[in-house]
Parts: sequence; structure tokens; C-alpha cells
Amino acid sequence: MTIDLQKAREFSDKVIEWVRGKGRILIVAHDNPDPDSLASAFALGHLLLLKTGQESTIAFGGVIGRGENRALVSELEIKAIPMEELDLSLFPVVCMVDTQPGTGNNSYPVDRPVHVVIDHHPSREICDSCRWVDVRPEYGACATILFEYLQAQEIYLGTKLATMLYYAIKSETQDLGREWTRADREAYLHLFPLSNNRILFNITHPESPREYFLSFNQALESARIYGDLLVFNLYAIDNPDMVAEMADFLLRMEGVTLVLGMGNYQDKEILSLRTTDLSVNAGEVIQAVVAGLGTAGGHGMTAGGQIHPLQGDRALQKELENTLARRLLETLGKTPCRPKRLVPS
Ligand SMILES: [Mn+2]
Repeated sequence: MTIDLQKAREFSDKVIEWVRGKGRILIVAHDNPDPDSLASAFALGHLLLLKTGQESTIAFGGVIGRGENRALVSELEIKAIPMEELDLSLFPVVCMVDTQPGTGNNSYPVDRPVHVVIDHHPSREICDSCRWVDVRPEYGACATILFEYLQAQEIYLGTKLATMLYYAIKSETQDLGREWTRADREAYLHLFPLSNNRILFNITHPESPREYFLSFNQALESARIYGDLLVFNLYAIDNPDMVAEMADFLLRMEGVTLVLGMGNYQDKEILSLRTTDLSVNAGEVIQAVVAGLGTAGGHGMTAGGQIHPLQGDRALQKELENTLARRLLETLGKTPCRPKRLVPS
């Protein structure tokens, strides 16, 4: 291990000391949680249980939709509870992982206190009001930060914990192909031999419903290409994670350097932006595109947003697509042009 664990040790020491004796702990993941968010939440709960004897509850908004994420949760027995089923006043300690207060991508009420924030998204001012904040935007995965705490606190990495942290870093950085740092690589290499390959295979090859395959069809049929930009619209979806998954899929299109996707989940428009262009900051671009319409945030190459509420009218959703495409071209300083269909009509 060549990474410097001093920061991790100091921060985790202080948090453990502060949490000790304070009672029940709530750990908030972001909405429609991904493996990075779920594994980080589990690891934090595990650390605090071993060091303080206090139990944690993992809470999330939305759904665990993606087949891989459902398999992760069931194979590795991660117990996560929908936020609306919890009485939030019962938790004297509130932690947030892989998200921050007031970003719009978590369902924890903004007017309630958050004590501990551990994240790798760009830092938000609102965190100044939180007691303990460890935000490292340079890290590829939030799970890497948690891995460092576990190492610094000399916590034994059992198969289950190792497998979920490994899968979190693997999926978040696409096997260290996207936005990773040396710390992510160290964690990834350390965790791989401790992971269970059969479970990893089951997670990465989930059985998928017919709707899953129809989403590919919808993504392809709706795809419009504006020069090197591609915009697609899934309209009504029953799994909000499909937008990001189809964005990743279409980003492999020759000649395309940026993809903006959208889909309507329970009257909320879910947006996803992906880019391979290193001169573009996806998080900043999507914030400019949805300004005044919704909330958004993200990293350099991946970002997401939500526009709420938008009732399920198809014409309205098409109109929104055109608006977002126009704003995207404007934001990137490109001249407006007539889009081409990916699939000829
Ligand atoms: Mn993350």
C-alpha cells in the first residue's frame, strides 16, 4: 500500500469519536442509488458498528432499478430502506455518502441537519453547515474514500465487503477507464483478490426483463445527432437508471463526443450526460442546460440532472428534448443545426 492514509485516519478518528454514544445512525445514499453509493453506505455503517457498537440504517430515495444494482443488493445482502418508510426524527446522527445536501439527487429534506458528508462530487457551499465533511472531487469513486477509512482503522476486509467495494470502483470508473486517480487504482488492485468472482459474475450478468431490451430500441430510434453531439429520449420509463445506461451505450458511437439522454420516471424528467471530450466539464454543462428548469450536478465526464415535475405528455417531453438540445448547443458554443437520425426513418 503506497497511498497516504493519514487524512483518512485523522478524519475517521474524529468522526468515530464524535458519533460514539450518540445513538442511531442514518446513512443517506443518493436517489436511485448506484453501486458506489450503496457500497459506500454499507462500508460506513460497518466501520461505525465495529468502532462504536452503534447500528446504522441505510436510506435512499427512488428505486434500485438497474439489474446489476439489484443483483448487488441481493447477492451481498445490503439492507437499504426507502426514505419514505423511515421516521427521520429517530436518528440523532445523519451521514451522507456519494451525495451532498441540497443537490437535488437525494431525498433527505434540506431543512434537516446532516452531520457527516463523504463524497467525491464537487463541493457545495451548503456543506459548510455540516459538522464533518470529507469531499474529494479528484477521486474516481466514493468507495475509494471508504476503503481508505477501513484501511486506516485496520478493519478486516471480508469477502462481502471487498466484493462490493471492488464492484463499486469497477463500475464507477468503468474498470479504471474513466476518471480515476492513483488511490482508486490502489484500492481496485487491493480489493480484487479479496473479491468473490462468482458473485461478481452474477452481478455483471443479471437476468433482464423485456423492457430492458425495448429501452435499447427506444434509445436508438429516438437518437438525434447534432454534429458530434447525440441526444436521445426514452419518454416514459419504469427504471430511472436506464437513461445513464443508454447514455454510456451511445457514447461509443463513432464521431460522437457527448451524449445527453432523458427519460420520464414518475413525472420527473431524468437527465444524463456523458462525454469523452476532456475539454468539457459534464457537471458544469448540465447545470447550464437545466438552469431554471431543474437541478443537476456531476463530474468531468459524467453528470445527471432532474426536472420536476413534468407530467407524462409525450408532446411536452419532445418539446423539452428540443429545448434541452438547443440549450446544449448554446452552452457548448456550437451553431444550431438540423439533427440527423441515428436510425434512418
Ligand atoms: Mn459516486
